[in-house]
Amino acid sequence: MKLQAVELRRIEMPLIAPFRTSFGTQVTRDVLLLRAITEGCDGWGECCAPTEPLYSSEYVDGCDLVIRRHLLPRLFEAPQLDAARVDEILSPVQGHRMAKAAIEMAVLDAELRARSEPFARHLGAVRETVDCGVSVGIQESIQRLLEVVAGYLTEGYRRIKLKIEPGWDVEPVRALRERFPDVMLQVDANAAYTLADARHLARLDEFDLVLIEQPLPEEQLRAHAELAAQLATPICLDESIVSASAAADAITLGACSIVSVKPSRVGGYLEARRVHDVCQAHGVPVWCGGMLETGLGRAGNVALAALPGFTLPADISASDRYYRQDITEPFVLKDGRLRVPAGPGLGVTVDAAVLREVTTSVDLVKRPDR
Ligand code: OSB
Ligand code: MG
Repeated sequence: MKLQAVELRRIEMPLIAPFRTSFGTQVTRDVLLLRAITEGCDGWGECCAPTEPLYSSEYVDGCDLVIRRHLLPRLFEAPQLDAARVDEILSPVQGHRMAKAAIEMAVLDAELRARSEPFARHLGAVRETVDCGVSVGIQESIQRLLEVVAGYLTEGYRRIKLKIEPGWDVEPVRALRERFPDVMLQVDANAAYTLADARHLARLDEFDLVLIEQPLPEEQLRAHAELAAQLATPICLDESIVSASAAADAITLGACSIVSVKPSRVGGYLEARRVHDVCQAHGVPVWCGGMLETGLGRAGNVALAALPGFTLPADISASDRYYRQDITEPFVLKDGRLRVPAGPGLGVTVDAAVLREVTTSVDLVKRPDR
């Protein structure tokens, strides 16, 4: 495959409701979309990096710059390109995994569309639908939280994840557990605690949570292992798992017993599959995390979540949980599940009119002549 040009497009996607986490409140997503233009089919990539570097070190303007200045020049130099080689071609550039993930996704989509192969089949999916959960932001009151969660459960979501932070943890979890005794419930701290909070976090043990996600900072694997020894609730890592090798280390150290897989965080869908493989080899359950993706990223994530090791419900919700108008055909929840797209590549189509409406800038970067 020969890459002719890459379109970089920024779109503004207002969220249905502000999404509050321990690191800040997101009201809208400023998304960088890539379109890989080849001699065959075009392919789409979505960069999941948020506006500010608060979840991890990456942010959308930084991704935009590193893609233009350091990543695309290396891709254009490759005479023959295929998705499986993108990681190696970009490997001289350290880190910047969300930027690399967006590129690999676009190239992979172009390649799979050209040979009429769905993402799901390429990745090794074994299911036609995936179980969906919903990630619930920090609310203004417990009363409001109960209403919001009741609404999601009525829609059919199979698991609730509650964002927590110091001051919003034991009481909201207790209220949810009392009101919904049988619901699958888990919490996500986005690194808001320290190891000194171990006794406090152990108070969550009585609520039969599926897991506690990323209680401590990204680099604190040893501290997570010490915390795990003091909690009955299983620890799941998100931010810390930046690669398959990081997953192997975390598991071996006893830092986690469950892993959240986010393709963007680990540098792409192909590394995400390797994270799945490593975890499966260790008997560690995985589930697919989310970054409030549009229909493009959601399509890829649903395909990934259909792999055999994804045994827990995903942070993949229907389009209408995030956006009034998605840029692809909407993903609709049915019986608490989303259907895995079966068409070529990502298997979804971008709506040109909607895309035009939400676009804030477009730029075409062409392969240099020589
Ligand atoms: O920590 O899982 C997280 C969204 C943005 C950044 C980090 C996280 C999240 C979510 C949302 O929890 C999950 C979703 O896309 O529904
Ligand atoms: Mg998380």
